[in-house]
Amino acid sequence: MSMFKFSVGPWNVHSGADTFGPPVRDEIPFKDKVKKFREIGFDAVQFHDDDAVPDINELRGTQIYKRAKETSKILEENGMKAEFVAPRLWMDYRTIDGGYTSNSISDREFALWRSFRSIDIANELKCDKIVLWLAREGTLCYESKDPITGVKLILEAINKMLEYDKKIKILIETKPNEPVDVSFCPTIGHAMAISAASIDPNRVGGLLETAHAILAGLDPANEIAFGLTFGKMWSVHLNDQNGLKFDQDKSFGVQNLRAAFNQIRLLVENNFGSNGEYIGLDVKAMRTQKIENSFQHLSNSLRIVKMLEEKVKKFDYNFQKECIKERDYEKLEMYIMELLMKD
Ligand code: GLO
Ligand code: MG
Repeated sequence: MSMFKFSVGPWNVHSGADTFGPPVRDEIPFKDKVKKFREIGFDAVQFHDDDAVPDINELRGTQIYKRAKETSKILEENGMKAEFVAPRLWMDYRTIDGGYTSNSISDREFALWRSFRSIDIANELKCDKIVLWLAREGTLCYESKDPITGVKLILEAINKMLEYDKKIKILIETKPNEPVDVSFCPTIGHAMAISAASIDPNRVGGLLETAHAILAGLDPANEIAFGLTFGKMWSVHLNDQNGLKFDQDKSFGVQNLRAAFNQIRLLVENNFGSNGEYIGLDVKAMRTQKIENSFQHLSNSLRIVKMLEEKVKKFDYNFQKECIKERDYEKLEMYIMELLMKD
């Protein structure tokens, strides 16, 4: 039995299209995905605004609420909750140059419109979290934007969301690059600074994704720990990444097992989830996977989390203390290797 609750997004089961090739699997309807997520052992679904309300740009007012209600019903029927809603700002022609930090005023207004609608949708889905993955908030051409204005525009947009809804919480999902070359908010430290400068620091926190920390050359557990220090690590996207290349979203733990163990150890030791937080698994199936096995990366990742929880239970804290006292870190390191490699 895991001590955690788990969440997943509909985008984590996808058709296999990548930058260099077309889809290789049929799209699975949303309600079938939700059913399967439940069967595998997930408790909640993560949403983009247009996952919950398809064609959102064409809809207004009550039409948006109506669609959101339909989505909410599918969740209820399957005994699932909604964890968060994230405005998918990176997919629109109006956000080519970024959303909140675009050089165009009307594009920035569109980004805010979508953010406010995301809050409306979150309320319909009975969740109080908005995730901002700031995908295009940065530059492709460094000289095209002023970096100080960039950070101020992100802060301004967050403040407007906090004003729009007095209960909503904003989670910044940090990432150093891709699709931009250079991001204005690459790490959890940056997210915490923006939180502190906002009009309501208690409602602005972070979401750390393993792969994004690795892309920033940082240790994922330490990034999570930084957010936890301030009580502001409100979700995680566990996955894995093989060094500095495109964002791979590999199954959790398959590349960096020891780092994965330390992420789970940190989450266990700090009772992550005790305020309703979920462990999100932002993993993608390999393109080579056949459709009938296109949920396997999710069940594998869940299993790996649970197996690592078992390892954490076996972790001998007295032995650790002894090694620290003797300052014999070689001994401690070997102990970890044995813990992970032996039954
Ligand atoms: C991409 C991100 C993406 C977000 C999701 C929620 O690199 O990890 O998957 O987590 O869109 O905002
Ligand atoms: Mg993510």
